[in-house]
Amino acid sequence: MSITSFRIIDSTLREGEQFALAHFTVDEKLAIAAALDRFGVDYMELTSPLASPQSESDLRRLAGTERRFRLLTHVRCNLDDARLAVDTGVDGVDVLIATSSRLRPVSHGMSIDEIIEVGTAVVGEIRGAGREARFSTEDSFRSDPDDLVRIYRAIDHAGVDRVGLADTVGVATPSQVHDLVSLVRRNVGCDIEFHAHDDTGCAVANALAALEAGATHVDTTILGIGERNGIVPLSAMMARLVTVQPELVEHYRLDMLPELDAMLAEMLGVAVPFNAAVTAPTAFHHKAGMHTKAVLLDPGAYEVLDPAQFGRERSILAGHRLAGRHAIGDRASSLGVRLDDARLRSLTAEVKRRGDDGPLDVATLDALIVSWAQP
Ligand code: HCA
Ligand code: CU
Repeated sequence: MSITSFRIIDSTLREGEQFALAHFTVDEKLAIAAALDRFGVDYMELTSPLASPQSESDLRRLAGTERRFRLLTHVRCNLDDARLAVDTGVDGVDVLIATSSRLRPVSHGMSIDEIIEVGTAVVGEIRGAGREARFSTEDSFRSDPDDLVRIYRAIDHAGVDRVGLADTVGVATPSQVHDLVSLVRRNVGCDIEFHAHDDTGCAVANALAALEAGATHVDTTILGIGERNGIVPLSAMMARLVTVQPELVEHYRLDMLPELDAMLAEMLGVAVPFNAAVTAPTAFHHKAGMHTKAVLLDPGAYEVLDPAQFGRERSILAGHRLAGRHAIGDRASSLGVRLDDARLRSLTAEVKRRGDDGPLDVATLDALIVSWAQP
């Protein structure tokens, strides 16, 4: 099924604050929000105002700031939390409540009927205040699907804007996500949000499966930060959708992804992960001779993403023992050095010999190429 609607709920300032190394100052929060606003995220979700006094004042401050995205906060499913959330001036309130038999006893001890009762009241309170209401079931994939359907139908009936499914522990597989979201899609008329943790490396794949089954909103964070090893990284989600249905994401400032990831990495004191989609330092580097030969002829031979669309540049690595003569010839041409085929082959053999001792840096490779120039 093709995806008909897609909205980003960026949770860098809620789920992301739950990353072990995160502690954002108010200035950092404002900088993250301003950058994501320029990028074009549809929503930002901020930590509950009940978390700490500073959390509440930062939320109120952001609520009073001019922005294009809609501002949400995230609270437990009870009337006091919902009322304070509404009072901060947010556009919408995301409420969550644990529904799995594993979490219910350690979280709140309520029965499914009690969850429906309190959920209905909380959604009514938020909608009554003229704000957007989202109701999500924590640990959806270890919850009984019959319980979920019963809850979501009642909450949909109560006038919720969105129900949310959360793979809180990152245990779901893409086909399980597809099945459960399809089931929910058949049972509610409201929008559906999906929140995927990455404990087993399936967060992005699961988010795509959710969208394909009819979900309309996906939670992301910059770099994927969150509890434990995090959730869906914004960059990877964009890369995923660009290859599947580009029209869903082309209106976002995709060229800003490298600066967003770099900004957050610096705030956290970490590096952008070496294997991050799009923004890894080497994401558009080509190395082995077979690859570089083809990429020089047709970049699409080994690239499904155009680096320029993401503000990146392609890089052909030639100073190493896996180099091929096409990469070395290309480097020579860019230096204005002309080599006939025999000379290029002997230079390539020399690069490989030297490359056995370790990669040649650019200056060393260039000097070697120049020294090999035809007399
Ligand atoms: C949490 C839980 C949550 C909520 C997701 C949601 C999860 O850490 O508070 O509200 O949809 O993963 O279940 O992040
Ligand atoms: Cu989460």
